[in-house]
Amino acid sequence: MDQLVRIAVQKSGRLSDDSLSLIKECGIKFYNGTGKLKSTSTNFPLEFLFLRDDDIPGYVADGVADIGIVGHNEVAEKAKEVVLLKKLGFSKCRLSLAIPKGTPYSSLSYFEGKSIATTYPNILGNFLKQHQIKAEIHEISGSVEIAPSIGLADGICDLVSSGSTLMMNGLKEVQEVFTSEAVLIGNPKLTDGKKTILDKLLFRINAVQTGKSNKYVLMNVPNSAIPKIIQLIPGMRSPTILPLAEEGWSSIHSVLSEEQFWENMDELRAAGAEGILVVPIEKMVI
Ligand code: PRT
Ligand code: ZN
Repeated sequence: MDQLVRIAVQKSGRLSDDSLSLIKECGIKFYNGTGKLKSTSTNFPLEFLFLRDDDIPGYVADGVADIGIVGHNEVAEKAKEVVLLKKLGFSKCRLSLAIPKGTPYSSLSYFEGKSIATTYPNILGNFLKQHQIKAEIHEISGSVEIAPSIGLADGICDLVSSGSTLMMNGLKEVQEVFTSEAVLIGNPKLTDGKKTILDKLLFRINAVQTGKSNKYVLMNVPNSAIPKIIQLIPGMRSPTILPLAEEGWSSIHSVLSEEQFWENMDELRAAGAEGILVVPIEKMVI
Protein backbone atom coordinates (compact mmCIF):
# COMPACT_ATOMS: atom_id res chain seq x y z
CA MET A 1 0.00 0.00 0.00
CA ASP A 2 1.19 3.52 -0.75
CA GLN A 3 2.21 5.51 2.25
CA LEU A 4 -0.28 7.77 4.05
CA VAL A 5 0.25 10.53 6.55
CA ARG A 6 -2.10 10.42 9.52
CA ILE A 7 -3.31 13.78 10.76
CA ALA A 8 -5.03 14.25 14.12
CA VAL A 9 -7.64 17.01 14.24
CA GLN A 10 -10.06 18.01 16.97
CA LYS A 11 -13.30 16.05 16.69
CA SER A 12 -15.57 18.85 17.82
CA GLY A 13 -14.73 22.13 19.44
CA ARG A 14 -13.24 25.52 18.73
CA LEU A 15 -10.47 24.19 16.47
CA SER A 16 -12.48 21.75 14.35
CA ASP A 17 -14.11 23.98 11.73
CA ASP A 18 -11.02 26.06 10.99
CA SER A 19 -8.77 22.97 10.89
CA LEU A 20 -11.01 21.22 8.37
CA SER A 21 -11.53 24.40 6.31
CA LEU A 22 -7.77 24.84 6.00
CA ILE A 23 -7.41 21.28 4.73
CA LYS A 24 -10.26 21.78 2.24
CA GLU A 25 -8.70 25.04 1.05
CA CYS A 26 -5.57 23.00 0.32
CA GLY A 27 -7.68 21.10 -2.24
CA ILE A 28 -7.81 17.96 -0.08
CA LYS A 29 -11.13 16.13 -0.24
CA PHE A 30 -12.50 13.89 2.49
CA TYR A 31 -15.72 12.82 4.12
CA ASN A 32 -16.31 13.53 7.77
CA GLY A 33 -19.80 12.42 8.59
CA THR A 34 -20.92 13.03 12.18
CA GLY A 35 -19.58 10.58 14.69
CA LYS A 36 -16.77 9.35 12.42
CA LEU A 37 -13.47 8.80 14.18
CA LYS A 38 -11.42 8.12 11.04
CA SER A 39 -11.53 9.13 7.41
CA THR A 40 -9.24 9.00 4.38
CA SER A 41 -8.85 11.63 1.71
CA THR A 42 -9.93 10.63 -1.76
CA ASN A 43 -7.32 12.74 -3.57
CA PHE A 44 -4.32 13.15 -1.22
CA PRO A 45 -2.41 10.58 0.87
CA LEU A 46 -3.87 11.82 4.15
CA GLU A 47 -5.78 9.88 6.78
CA PHE A 48 -7.73 11.73 9.47
CA LEU A 49 -8.12 10.84 13.13
CA PHE A 50 -10.79 12.89 14.92
CA LEU A 51 -9.77 13.24 18.58
CA ARG A 52 -10.09 15.37 21.72
CA ASP A 53 -7.60 18.20 21.55
CA ASP A 54 -5.96 17.18 24.86
CA ASP A 55 -4.92 13.85 23.35
CA ILE A 56 -3.40 15.22 20.14
CA PRO A 57 0.15 16.11 21.37
CA GLY A 58 0.50 12.67 23.00
CA TYR A 59 -0.78 10.76 19.95
CA VAL A 60 1.60 12.67 17.67
CA ALA A 61 4.55 12.12 20.03
CA ASP A 62 3.77 8.38 20.21
CA GLY A 63 3.44 8.09 16.44
CA VAL A 64 -0.24 7.03 16.50
CA ALA A 65 -0.69 10.15 14.35
CA ASP A 66 2.14 11.61 12.26
CA ILE A 67 0.99 15.22 12.45
CA GLY A 68 -1.77 17.12 14.23
CA ILE A 69 -3.53 20.45 14.48
CA VAL A 70 -3.92 21.69 18.05
CA GLY A 71 -3.68 24.83 20.20
CA HIS A 72 -0.12 25.87 21.04
CA ASN A 73 -1.32 26.03 24.66
CA GLU A 74 -2.01 22.26 24.66
CA VAL A 75 1.39 21.55 23.10
CA ALA A 76 3.16 23.63 25.76
CA GLU A 77 1.11 22.14 28.60
CA LYS A 78 1.56 18.51 27.61
CA ALA A 79 5.31 19.00 26.89
CA LYS A 80 5.44 15.92 24.64
CA GLU A 81 8.22 15.32 22.15
CA VAL A 82 6.76 16.89 19.01
CA VAL A 83 8.04 19.31 16.38
CA LEU A 84 6.25 22.61 15.83
CA LEU A 85 5.88 22.71 12.04
CA LYS A 86 3.77 25.76 11.41
CA LYS A 87 1.70 28.42 13.16
CA LEU A 88 -1.71 28.42 11.52
CA GLY A 89 -3.07 31.84 12.47
CA PHE A 90 -6.50 30.82 13.79
CA SER A 91 -7.95 30.13 17.28
CA LYS A 92 -5.82 32.92 18.69
CA CYS A 93 -6.09 33.37 22.44
CA ARG A 94 -3.97 34.03 25.49
CA LEU A 95 -3.49 32.27 28.80
CA SER A 96 -3.78 34.94 31.46
CA LEU A 97 -3.86 35.45 35.19
CA ALA A 98 -7.02 37.10 36.48
CA ILE A 99 -8.24 38.22 39.91
CA PRO A 100 -11.52 39.61 41.33
CA LYS A 101 -12.29 42.98 39.74
CA GLY A 102 -12.27 45.07 42.93
CA THR A 103 -8.91 43.78 44.19
CA PRO A 104 -6.00 46.22 43.91
CA TYR A 105 -3.10 44.88 41.82
CA SER A 106 0.26 46.42 41.06
CA SER A 107 2.62 43.60 40.11
CA LEU A 108 3.08 39.86 39.86
CA SER A 109 4.23 39.80 43.49
CA TYR A 110 0.50 40.00 44.30
CA PHE A 111 0.41 36.24 43.70
CA GLU A 112 3.12 35.45 46.29
CA GLY A 113 1.58 32.98 48.76
CA LYS A 114 -1.79 33.07 46.96
CA SER A 115 -3.71 30.18 45.37
CA ILE A 116 -4.46 30.04 41.65
CA ALA A 117 -6.93 27.72 39.90
CA THR A 118 -6.07 26.54 36.40
CA THR A 119 -6.27 23.74 33.85
CA TYR A 120 -2.71 24.62 32.78
CA PRO A 121 -0.56 23.72 35.82
CA ASN A 122 2.65 23.16 33.83
CA ILE A 123 2.65 26.40 31.85
CA LEU A 124 1.64 28.34 34.98
CA GLY A 125 4.17 26.51 37.18
CA ASN A 126 7.01 27.33 34.76
CA PHE A 127 5.91 30.94 34.49
CA LEU A 128 5.78 31.42 38.28
CA LYS A 129 9.15 29.73 38.70
CA GLN A 130 10.69 31.96 36.05
CA HIS A 131 9.39 35.02 37.92
CA GLN A 132 10.32 33.58 41.34
CA ILE A 133 6.79 33.67 42.68
CA LYS A 134 5.69 30.98 45.09
CA ALA A 135 1.98 30.34 44.78
CA GLU A 136 -0.24 27.33 45.25
CA ILE A 137 -1.59 25.90 42.00
CA HIS A 138 -5.03 24.24 42.12
CA GLU A 139 -5.46 22.07 39.07
CA ILE A 140 -9.11 21.83 38.05
CA SER A 141 -10.60 20.48 34.87
CA GLY A 142 -13.18 23.10 33.93
CA SER A 143 -15.20 26.21 34.89
CA VAL A 144 -12.03 27.79 36.21
CA GLU A 145 -13.61 31.23 36.18
CA ILE A 146 -15.92 30.49 39.10
CA ALA A 147 -13.08 29.40 41.43
CA PRO A 148 -12.56 32.79 43.18
CA SER A 149 -16.28 33.37 43.82
CA ILE A 150 -16.72 29.97 45.50
CA GLY A 151 -13.61 30.50 47.63
CA LEU A 152 -11.49 27.85 45.91
CA ALA A 153 -8.69 30.19 44.87
CA ASP A 154 -7.56 33.83 45.01
CA GLY A 155 -7.07 34.05 41.26
CA ILE A 156 -7.23 32.03 38.09
CA CYS A 157 -5.08 31.32 35.05
CA ASP A 158 -7.25 30.59 32.03
CA LEU A 159 -7.61 31.09 28.29
CA VAL A 160 -9.04 34.42 27.23
CA SER A 161 -10.10 35.60 23.80
CA SER A 162 -12.70 38.39 23.96
CA GLY A 163 -12.45 38.76 27.76
CA SER A 164 -16.24 38.57 28.22
CA THR A 165 -16.13 35.36 30.33
CA LEU A 166 -13.82 37.07 32.82
CA MET A 167 -16.01 40.16 32.90
CA MET A 168 -19.20 38.17 33.42
CA ASN A 169 -17.57 36.45 36.38
CA GLY A 170 -16.39 39.67 38.04
CA LEU A 171 -12.72 39.10 37.19
CA LYS A 172 -10.02 41.27 35.60
CA GLU A 173 -7.07 40.12 33.52
CA VAL A 174 -3.83 41.25 35.16
CA GLN A 175 -1.01 39.34 33.45
CA GLU A 176 -0.57 37.48 30.19
CA VAL A 177 1.26 34.17 30.69
CA PHE A 178 1.28 32.59 27.19
CA THR A 179 -0.03 33.60 23.76
CA SER A 180 -1.50 30.87 21.64
CA GLU A 181 -2.91 29.98 18.25
CA ALA A 182 -3.54 26.76 16.37
CA VAL A 183 -0.33 25.05 15.25
CA LEU A 184 0.60 22.10 13.06
CA ILE A 185 2.79 19.68 15.01
CA GLY A 186 4.63 16.59 13.83
CA ASN A 187 6.27 13.43 15.12
CA PRO A 188 10.05 14.02 15.19
CA LYS A 189 10.83 10.71 13.46
CA LEU A 190 8.80 10.61 10.26
CA THR A 191 9.94 8.30 7.47
CA ASP A 192 11.29 9.91 4.29
CA GLY A 193 8.11 8.93 2.44
CA LYS A 194 5.94 10.66 5.04
CA LYS A 195 8.22 13.71 5.04
CA THR A 196 7.70 14.06 1.28
CA ILE A 197 3.91 14.02 1.76
CA LEU A 198 4.20 16.48 4.64
CA ASP A 199 6.27 18.85 2.47
CA LYS A 200 3.52 18.79 -0.17
CA LEU A 201 0.93 19.60 2.49
CA LEU A 202 3.07 22.44 3.91
CA PHE A 203 3.56 23.84 0.39
CA ARG A 204 -0.23 23.99 -0.03
CA ILE A 205 -0.79 25.51 3.43
CA ASN A 206 1.76 28.21 2.62
CA ALA A 207 0.01 28.97 -0.68
CA VAL A 208 -3.35 29.30 1.11
CA GLN A 209 -1.89 31.50 3.85
CA THR A 210 0.00 33.75 1.43
CA GLY A 211 -3.15 34.07 -0.68
CA LYS A 212 -5.19 35.10 2.35
CA SER A 213 -2.80 37.84 3.38
CA ASN A 214 -2.71 39.36 -0.13
CA LYS A 215 -5.29 40.94 -2.44
CA TYR A 216 -5.57 41.24 -6.18
CA VAL A 217 -6.11 44.93 -6.92
CA LEU A 218 -7.39 46.45 -10.19
CA MET A 219 -7.82 50.15 -10.94
CA ASN A 220 -8.29 52.56 -13.82
CA VAL A 221 -5.67 55.27 -14.15
CA PRO A 222 -4.91 58.10 -16.58
CA ASN A 223 -1.76 57.14 -18.52
CA SER A 224 0.08 60.19 -17.17
CA ALA A 225 -0.27 58.78 -13.63
CA ILE A 226 1.12 55.30 -14.43
CA PRO A 227 4.73 55.93 -13.25
CA LYS A 228 3.58 57.31 -9.90
CA ILE A 229 1.06 54.50 -9.36
CA ILE A 230 3.56 51.76 -10.20
CA GLN A 231 5.71 53.06 -7.35
CA LEU A 232 2.79 52.75 -4.97
CA ILE A 233 1.81 49.19 -5.97
CA PRO A 234 4.94 47.26 -6.86
CA GLY A 235 3.21 43.85 -7.14
CA MET A 236 4.87 40.44 -7.25
CA ARG A 237 7.28 41.24 -10.07
CA SER A 238 5.70 44.34 -11.54
CA PRO A 239 2.07 45.34 -12.19
CA THR A 240 0.14 44.41 -15.34
CA ILE A 241 -0.92 47.39 -17.48
CA LEU A 242 -3.73 47.01 -20.02
CA PRO A 243 -5.13 49.79 -22.23
CA LEU A 244 -8.77 50.77 -21.69
CA ALA A 245 -11.10 51.30 -24.67
CA GLU A 246 -11.06 54.98 -23.76
CA GLU A 247 -7.96 56.71 -25.13
CA GLY A 248 -5.43 57.91 -22.51
CA TRP A 249 -6.54 55.47 -19.77
CA SER A 250 -5.21 52.13 -18.57
CA SER A 251 -6.17 49.41 -16.16
CA ILE A 252 -3.44 48.45 -13.67
CA HIS A 253 -3.53 45.04 -11.95
CA SER A 254 -1.32 44.12 -9.04
CA VAL A 255 -1.01 42.01 -5.91
CA LEU A 256 -0.65 43.76 -2.57
CA SER A 257 -0.82 42.89 1.08
CA GLU A 258 -4.07 44.20 2.51
CA GLU A 259 -2.11 46.45 4.87
CA GLN A 260 -0.07 47.90 2.00
CA PHE A 261 -3.29 48.56 0.10
CA TRP A 262 -4.92 50.57 2.91
CA GLU A 263 -1.69 52.45 3.57
CA ASN A 264 -1.43 53.58 -0.06
CA MET A 265 -5.15 54.08 -0.73
CA ASP A 266 -5.18 57.88 -0.29
CA GLU A 267 -2.05 58.35 -2.40
CA LEU A 268 -3.48 56.13 -5.16
CA ARG A 269 -6.64 58.21 -5.33
CA ALA A 270 -4.68 61.47 -5.16
CA ALA A 271 -2.58 60.21 -8.08
CA GLY A 272 -5.74 59.76 -10.16
CA ALA A 273 -6.66 56.08 -9.69
CA GLU A 274 -10.37 55.36 -9.86
CA GLY A 275 -12.73 52.39 -10.01
CA ILE A 276 -10.48 50.49 -7.60
CA LEU A 277 -11.43 46.81 -7.12
CA VAL A 278 -9.93 44.59 -4.41
CA VAL A 279 -10.39 40.86 -4.99
CA PRO A 280 -9.54 38.00 -2.61
CA ILE A 281 -6.85 35.50 -3.68
CA GLU A 282 -7.53 31.82 -3.05
CA LYS A 283 -3.97 30.54 -3.39
CA MET A 284 -0.66 32.20 -4.12
CA VAL A 285 2.65 30.52 -4.93
CA ILE A 286 5.71 32.78 -4.88
O1 PRT B 1 -13.50 18.39 23.68
P1 PRT B 1 -12.11 18.82 23.55
O2 PRT B 1 -11.22 18.40 24.69
O3 PRT B 1 -11.53 18.43 22.20
O4 PRT B 1 -12.13 20.43 23.51
P2 PRT B 1 -11.95 21.49 24.68
O5 PRT B 1 -13.28 21.83 25.22
O6 PRT B 1 -10.86 21.10 25.62
O7 PRT B 1 -11.33 22.73 23.88
P3 PRT B 1 -12.04 23.89 23.07
O8 PRT B 1 -12.68 23.36 21.84
O9 PRT B 1 -12.87 24.76 23.99
O10 PRT B 1 -10.74 24.75 22.70
C1 PRT B 1 -9.79 24.24 21.87
C2 PRT B 1 -8.67 25.26 21.72
O11 PRT B 1 -9.20 26.49 21.20
C3 PRT B 1 -7.97 25.69 22.99
O12 PRT B 1 -7.00 24.75 23.42
C4 PRT B 1 -7.32 27.00 22.55
O13 PRT B 1 -6.11 26.73 21.85
C5 PRT B 1 -8.33 27.55 21.54
N1 PRT B 1 -9.12 28.69 22.07
C6 PRT B 1 -9.20 29.92 21.49
C7 PRT B 1 -9.87 28.72 23.19
C8 PRT B 1 -10.42 30.01 23.27
N2 PRT B 1 -9.99 30.72 22.20
C9 PRT B 1 -11.29 30.34 24.39
N3 PRT B 1 -11.76 31.47 24.46
N4 PRT B 1 -10.15 27.78 24.13
C10 PRT B 1 -10.98 28.08 25.13
N5 PRT B 1 -11.55 29.31 25.31
C11 PRT B 1 -12.48 29.45 26.48
C12 PRT B 1 -11.77 29.82 27.78
O14 PRT B 1 -11.32 28.64 28.43
C13 PRT B 1 -12.86 30.55 28.56
O15 PRT B 1 -13.73 29.62 29.18
O16 PRT B 1 -13.42 30.48 26.27
C14 PRT B 1 -13.63 31.24 27.46
C15 PRT B 1 -13.08 32.63 27.30
O17 PRT B 1 -13.49 33.21 26.10
P4 PRT B 1 -13.81 34.78 26.04
O18 PRT B 1 -14.05 35.08 24.61
O19 PRT B 1 -15.03 35.03 26.88
O20 PRT B 1 -12.60 35.52 26.58
ZN1 ZN C 1 -9.76 19.54 25.51
